[in-house]
Amino acid sequence: MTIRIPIFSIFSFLFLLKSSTQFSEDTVKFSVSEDAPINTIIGRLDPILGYSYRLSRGNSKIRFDDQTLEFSISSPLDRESENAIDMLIITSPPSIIHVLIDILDVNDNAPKFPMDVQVSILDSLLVPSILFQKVEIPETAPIGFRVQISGATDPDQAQNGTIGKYELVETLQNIGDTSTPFRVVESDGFVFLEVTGKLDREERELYAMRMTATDEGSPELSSSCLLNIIILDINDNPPDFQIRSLTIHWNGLPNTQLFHLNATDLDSGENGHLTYRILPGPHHDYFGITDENILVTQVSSSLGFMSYLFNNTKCLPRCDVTVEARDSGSPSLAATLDIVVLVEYGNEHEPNINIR
Ligand SMILES: *[C@@H]1O[C@H](CO)[C@@H](O)[C@H](O)[C@H]1NC(C)=O
Ligand SMILES: *[C@@H]1O[C@H](CO)[C@@H](O)[C@H](O)[C@H]1NC(C)=O
Ligand SMILES: *[C@@H]1O[C@H](CO)[C@@H](O)[C@H](O)[C@H]1NC(C)=O
Ligand SMILES: [Ca+2]
Ligand SMILES: [Ca+2]
Ligand SMILES: [Ca+2]
Ligand SMILES: [Ca+2]
Repeated sequence: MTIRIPIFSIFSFLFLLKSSTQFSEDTVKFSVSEDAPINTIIGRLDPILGYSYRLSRGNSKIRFDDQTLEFSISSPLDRESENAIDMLIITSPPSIIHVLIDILDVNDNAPKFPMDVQVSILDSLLVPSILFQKVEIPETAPIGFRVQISGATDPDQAQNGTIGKYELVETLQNIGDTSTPFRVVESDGFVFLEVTGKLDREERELYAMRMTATDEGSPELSSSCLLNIIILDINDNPPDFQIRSLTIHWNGLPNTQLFHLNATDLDSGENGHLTYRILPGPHHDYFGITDENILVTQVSSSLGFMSYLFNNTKCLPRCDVTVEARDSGSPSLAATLDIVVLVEYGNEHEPNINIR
């Protein structure tokens, strides 16, 4: 006859001995969504018979019930300000339980444009609290040209905090003009406005756009700011006389106003500011240009000039003079006008102009 002691009992005995006499340190992990309502139970410790539990290091947002051993939410959570909570429970008989609570993200932040962008008085009156950015691009900027702009940021996690797309929509929609020559691109964490079509300040100098940033959360969230794109002038238009040459019949009287020089230039500012001069030529000495841009004959005495004309066979019966209009751009552009002055002395009428 043999006495059999169940092996199980021996192990149970050893286990109880160990657990009731030895100090232990454990970690328990819970997780809870940041939008979980107040009083939501996050988790519960497994009680050990004969033990009592006490909170040693707590957190103002989490309640620990030392009777039920439940952790619950006592005030709203926000992963963006605290993404994990660490608490410490001490038991009697003594052992330590670390409690780690992971706060899980929800997509509760829309993308946000930085506050340091300018707010235009006009726009803030029209659309309160909307952010405003001003971008300047030269009209000769080629396709692919990029200017850095302020993008949006989103503090949520992973896809919830990733700006998936930027869209541009015109705020002043032109009828029949649905596409704008711009797009927004992201590169190496920077955001750029990229030129995708031909620009021409002389055709259009302002694009008023709304830029919308959308995150990749689900559901996605978006926000927008105003983007005013100002096309800067480049000196890309020469002066234009509208005509190439001109014939003027002149009666030979002195200090006669022959022609009002009136070229145009589509550019703005200095790029369109014109000055006129007479180009060197066989007869340029006989003519001048007044401060009012009027081509005049240069001599003070009718007889003196007439005798000069008679003495100079080249200038009778016609004088050739070329006038140049030049803008003040850099570099400047110019156009010329060829003028033939036919001398018809004895004709007492006003100058007679034929345009070709
Ligand atoms: C993003 O937010 C949604 C709820 O809005 C959530 O279900 C999802 O887990 C979050 N994603 C990440 C990576 O946290
Ligand atoms: C200048 O020319 C334009 C057209 O070419 C004309 O409309 C305008 O009246 C002219 N001005 C003067 C001062 O001659
Ligand atoms: C024109 O020629 C005459 C003589 O042929 C001369 O006396 C006169 O000074 C000349 N006039 C001018 C303006 O050169
Ligand atoms: Ca977000
Ligand atoms: Ca969040
Ligand atoms: Ca010009
Ligand atoms: Ca221009």
